[in-house]
Amino acid sequence: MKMGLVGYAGTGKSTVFEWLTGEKPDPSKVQQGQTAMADVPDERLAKIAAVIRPKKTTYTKVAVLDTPGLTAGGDQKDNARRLGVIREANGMVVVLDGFTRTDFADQLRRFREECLFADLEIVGNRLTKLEAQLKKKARPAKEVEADEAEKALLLRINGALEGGKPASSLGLTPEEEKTVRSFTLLTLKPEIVFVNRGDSGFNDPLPADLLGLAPTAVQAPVKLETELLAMPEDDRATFMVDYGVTEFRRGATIRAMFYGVGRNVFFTVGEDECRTWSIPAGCAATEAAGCIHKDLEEKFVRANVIGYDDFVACGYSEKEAKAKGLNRTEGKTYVVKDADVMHILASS
Ligand SMILES: Nc1nc2c(ncn2[C@@H]2O[C@H](COP(=O)(O)OP(=O)(O)OP(=O)(O)O)[C@@H](O)[C@H]2O)c(=O)[nH]1
Ligand SMILES: [Mg+2]
Repeated sequence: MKMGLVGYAGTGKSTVFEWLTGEKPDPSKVQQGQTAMADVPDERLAKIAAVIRPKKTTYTKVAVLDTPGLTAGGDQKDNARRLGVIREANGMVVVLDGFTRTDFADQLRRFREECLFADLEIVGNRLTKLEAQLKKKARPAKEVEADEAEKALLLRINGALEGGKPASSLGLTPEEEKTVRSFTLLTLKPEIVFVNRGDSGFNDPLPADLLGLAPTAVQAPVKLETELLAMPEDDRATFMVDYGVTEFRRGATIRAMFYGVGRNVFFTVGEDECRTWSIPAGCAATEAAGCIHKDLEEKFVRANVIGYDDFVACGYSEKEAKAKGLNRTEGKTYVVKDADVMHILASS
């Protein structure tokens, strides 16, 4: 899963990139975008590992992509080109400047307009091509039909974008999403809004106008946190009190990104390894198995599942869960819940 950090120039994307991944941004990679991985922390897995003491504890990761900033009040065409870098990402983290500015809602509104414009260009270009194609004579009826259907869908999307609405507002069917998938529309991507705060104000609630546009927006004093974490521990405690920092928000931010784009986890536990696996929320047991290995999906027989709360109530013991009848046998279509403890059984 890849999340692109996006926003106007100087909002602190590269600072957030380093905070999340621990990797220094490389100036030579600015234009094409730089990627690094970040663990998705999970206290539940930490607790499981503290009891089971496996040889290895593995957290699922997200890839974070740093991108070049857009020019405020600049050429929308040029900004659309810059936004091309994030088309490959599964979701966007819109980074707003909260250390020199207070107009968070305005920044977000303007950024969303850039996305609408970038998508309009793509949809418009495709429509022009389709129309030329449809004028050609003597084409197989099936191809013409598919082109007509695509054109109708693109006209709907075009209408939404022109009306200032994202393509996601149309509630496309999975079939329709498939038709337009290759265009990687920005306004179909899940979005998390992140306010990069300065040394103060980070404990205040976010303003209502921003929350009206982005109810799940999160904030953190990124530079301050990075500086505090680099300090010797004794000094750190004093400075934390001085600045009113009661917690570090890096982990919660990564989790907000992960869950915000519709991911869930399930656990596998054992003496060798305890681990979280990233899955789409609400997926079937077979798809979850495929997240471990394609073979497990294809040769899936059944899953042994213990709900997370049951697992905790049984003292993190599979044996105990089995004895109490809490280890369920589930089939291919079982809808996996966040934090299920699973063993996948496959035929050889
Ligand atoms: N005071 C303060 N300065 C910050 C904060 N975050 C970033 N900065 C500063 O803002 C400037 C821009 O930060 P970057 O992280 O390079 O911003 P960017 O979004 O990557 O910029 P572009 O890549 O040019 O779009 C740098 O001088 C940072 O040190 C913050 O939370 N507080
Ligand atoms: Mg940068």
